[in-house]
Amino acid sequence: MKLTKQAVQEHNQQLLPAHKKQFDFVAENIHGLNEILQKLTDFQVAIPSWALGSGGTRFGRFPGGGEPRNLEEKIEDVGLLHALNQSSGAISLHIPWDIPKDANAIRTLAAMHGLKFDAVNSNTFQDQPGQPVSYKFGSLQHVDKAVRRLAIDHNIEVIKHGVDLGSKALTVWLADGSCFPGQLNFRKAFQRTLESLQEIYAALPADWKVFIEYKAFEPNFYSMTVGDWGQSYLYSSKLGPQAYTLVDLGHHLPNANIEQIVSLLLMENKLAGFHFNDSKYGDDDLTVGSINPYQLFLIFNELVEGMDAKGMNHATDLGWMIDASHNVKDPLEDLLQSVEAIMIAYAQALLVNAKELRQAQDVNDVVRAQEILQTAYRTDVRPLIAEARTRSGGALQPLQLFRTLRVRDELIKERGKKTVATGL
Ligand code: PSV
Ligand code: MN
Repeated sequence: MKLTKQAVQEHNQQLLPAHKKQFDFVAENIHGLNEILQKLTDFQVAIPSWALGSGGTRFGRFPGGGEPRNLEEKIEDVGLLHALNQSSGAISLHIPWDIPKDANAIRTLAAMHGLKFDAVNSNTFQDQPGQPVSYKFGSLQHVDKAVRRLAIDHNIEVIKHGVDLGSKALTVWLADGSCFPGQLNFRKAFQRTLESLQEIYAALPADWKVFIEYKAFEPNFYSMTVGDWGQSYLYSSKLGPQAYTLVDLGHHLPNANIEQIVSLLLMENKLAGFHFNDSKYGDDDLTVGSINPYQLFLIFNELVEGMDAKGMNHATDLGWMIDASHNVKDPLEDLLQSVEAIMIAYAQALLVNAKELRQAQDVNDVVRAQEILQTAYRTDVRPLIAEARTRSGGALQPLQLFRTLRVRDELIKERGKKTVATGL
């Protein structure tokens, strides 16, 4: 299904009078309004190819129908999101779930939808059919050289797919670790993993980055070989200037101060990118901003402050991606909500009066500092985002238009009720 420009225009026409009132009300008190709107227009969030179908848990999966049956249909779905919100202009592929059979054709299709290819992701956490050796006891850390070889070669293969598509980064997330005390020699596992990563690093094109993603637990529950930002930082420092840390918001122990982690990684030029989601307990992969939107705002506040301190471009100097799963919601609706939540947190962070905050910090005025942050956080920035979106051809209310057009019903008609997308 393709969304027509006319459908978007008609929708916008209808909502325009109400939007104008709301926009004028917020815009009146905003300094540097046009600059903020431009930043919101430029900011793009990549959609993972594995999150376009219904997610599940180990207890079950309840697909809602009309799921994309192949990579082409996944690109079509991200194209739909982007046509609605103009903020989802990239797709991130997970290999081997989404191997492009004809990279040129896939590239052309993506370009037709205005999409770029974000980081490519390797998968050494599942055995593939016919695989000669198993990842049961790890991949890049494995005691058996043959397993390490397989995992290294797979990552190099993923880089090649990425090159063909125009990606510029490889994300490595390892399930490696141990489930029981005594199972693993931590130091040796680290060394083996580092040596494996060094081989992958050596295969990176000069203009590429490798993102080392950490995770506190799951699927290993005693130790993870890239378990926290410190370990990821160690690997990325030892690897070299093309290696960075990737922060997935769901990969921390409860109550971790993620905004502080982000701030320090940025300070050290080792922050590469994000996997956005939200959680209450662990790696819950819930809709961004659905549980703790204030934390998301605080993270964006550090990002904006830290990036500005280094003169970085907010839109292009870090990789922004969603990594969520949709067990009970329509995946496309869920993704629209996630992108909106990211844009809201970003816009609120852009409203923080940085100069006044610095002054308050310098005289230990704790109350004032909190007031400054919360004034920005409590501003209803939704009309700003809607304005930026419509200026670049998107819908004033993407979710509303998605429902008015009965997009899911159309997709079910086209693809059938019982389709299953690859992914988790
Ligand atoms: C692991 O939990 C993770 O966050 C990694 O990014 C994976 O590649 C992704 O989820 C998809 O399973
Ligand atoms: Mn992730």
